[in-house]
Amino acid sequence: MVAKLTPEARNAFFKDHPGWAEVEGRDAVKKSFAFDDFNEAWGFMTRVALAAEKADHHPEWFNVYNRVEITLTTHDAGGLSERDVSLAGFIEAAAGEGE
Ligand code: H2B
Repeated sequence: MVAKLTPEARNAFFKDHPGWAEVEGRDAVKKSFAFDDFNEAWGFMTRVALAAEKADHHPEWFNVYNRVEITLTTHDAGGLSERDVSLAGFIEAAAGEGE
């Protein structure tokens, strides 16, 4: 069983990771990423997929052309955990944020 984030850690997540929003009715967060074209979006998804598989922690996501909508939650915890914080950080870097 994986531990859910404490309320303090949850607040820190939203402060440290701009653009992520609460998902209505679930203990989950979502963010939309836009790229120049499908090739860029798919490259991003490939990088995230390899990291997710390595960490055994996977995103819920939806892609249309250059847009990738991602939802993060930990099914084994029934809500947000440190695994989501870690994956969110990887996703942001893979999307080129903070460059
Ligand atoms: N991904 C996410 N987002 N949450 C989980 O609880 C989870 C996962 N559990 N990937 C992993 C796989 C688990 O189902 C396997 C059996 O380790």
